[in-house]
Amino acid sequence: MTRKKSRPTEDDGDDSFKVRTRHVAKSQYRTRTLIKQGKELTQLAVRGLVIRALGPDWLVDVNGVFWHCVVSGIVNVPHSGTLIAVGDAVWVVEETQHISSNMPAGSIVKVDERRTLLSRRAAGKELREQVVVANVDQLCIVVSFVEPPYHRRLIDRYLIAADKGDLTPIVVLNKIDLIPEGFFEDIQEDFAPYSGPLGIPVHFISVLTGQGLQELSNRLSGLSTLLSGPSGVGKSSIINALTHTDQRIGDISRKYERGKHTTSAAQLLPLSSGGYVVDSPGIREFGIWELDADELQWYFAEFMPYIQQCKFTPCTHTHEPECEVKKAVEGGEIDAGRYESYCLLREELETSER
Ligand SMILES: Nc1nc2c(ncn2[C@@H]2O[C@H](COP(=O)(O)OP(=O)(O)OP(=O)(O)O)[C@@H](O)[C@H]2O)c(=O)[nH]1
Ligand SMILES: [Mg+2]
Ligand SMILES: [Zn+2]
Repeated sequence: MTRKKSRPTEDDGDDSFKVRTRHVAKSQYRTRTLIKQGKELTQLAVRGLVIRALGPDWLVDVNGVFWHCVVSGIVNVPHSGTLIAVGDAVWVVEETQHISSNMPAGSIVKVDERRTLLSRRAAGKELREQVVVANVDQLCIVVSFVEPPYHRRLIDRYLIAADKGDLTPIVVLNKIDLIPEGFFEDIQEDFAPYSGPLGIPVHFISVLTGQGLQELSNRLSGLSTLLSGPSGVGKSSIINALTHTDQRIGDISRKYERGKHTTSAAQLLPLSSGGYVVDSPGIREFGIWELDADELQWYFAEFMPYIQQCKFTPCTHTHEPECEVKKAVEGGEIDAGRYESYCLLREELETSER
C-alpha cells in the first residue's frame, strides 16, 4: 500500500495540516473489507469477534460460542497481514464441513470497519504492514526495570503508533521489586515526561509483590486493552494476575540464551471486572508503519507551542539556526530524551524515504 498525500506548505494553518494529514492517513485503512460478494451470503452471516489465530485460520466468538473460521474466496485484499486481526468484528457464514471436531466451522465473509487499530512494520526485510490488533480502546506499553531493561526510545515509538490508530496509551513499568533501594525516585523522574506534559498514566508495578496491580486493574476495567512490549517484561504475568487465567510464562534466563518468545500469538481474554485484555508476543523492535519524516513532529505534542515560532518553514528542528524547539530543549521546557527520540526517528524515516 502506498499513500499519496500533501505536504505542509507555508500558508498552512497550525492545526489544519495536522488534522488533514492524520485524517488521510487514518481513513486509508479504516475501510470495510468485503471478502466474499453476494447478498445471500451476508444475509446468512452472523457477527463475531476474532479471539486469536489458529494457524492460517481464526478463532471467532459468535454469541459466546467459539467457531473455527477460515477466510475463503478472497477478493481485493491488500495483504493477508492486514486483512483480519485479533479484535476484528467479522461476519461469518456457517460451514457444514467441520475443521476441528469440537467446534462449529465458518467462513469469514466480511470485516467491519475498524474503530481503532495498532499497526507496525512487519518483522523481516520486506516492507509490509502488520495489524497487531483492531478495535481496542487502550494500548498498555509494558516495559520492565531490568531483565530486560527498558529503553524510552521504544516507548516513544509506541506512543506514535497509538496516536495514529486512536488508542489511549498507558505506560507500565514492571519488576519494580528489582529496583535497588534508593533508586526509585530516579526511575520515577525518568518517566515524568510522560505523566507530566503528555498526561499519560504511568503505572509502577510488580507482579511479584502485587504492588500497583489494583490501580492498573482499575484502569483496565470495563475497557479493551492491548498489552505490548519486549519479550520477558511480564505481559503474560500481568494478565494471569488480572484475569486469573494461566497464560504461559517464560523462564527469563532461557529467554536470554535463545532469544525465545513465550507467547507466540495475540489472544483476547475477558477480564472478570468487564472488558478484555489482549496478550501479545514480545517485540524486538517497533517499526512505525506509514509515517513521513515531515509528519513526525505532529506526534510530539509538547513541541506544538514552539513549532510555529521557528525561523525557517519548514523546519526539521535538527540543524536549523534559531529553531524554537531546540531552544526549548536547551531551556529544559522540552525533555531531552523525547527530543532525542524525535531526532533518531527522523533520521530513520529520512533514510527510508531516500
Ligand atoms: N522479579 C520479577 N519478575 C517478574 C515480574 N513479573 C514477571 N516476572 C518474570 O519475568 C519472566 C517473564 O515473564 P512473562 O510474563 O513470560 O513475560 P512476557 O512479557 O509475557 O514475555 P513474552 O511472552 O515472551 O513476550 C518470568 O520469569 C516471570 O516470572 C516481577 O514483577 N518481578
Ligand atoms: Mg507472554
Ligand atoms: Zn525548528
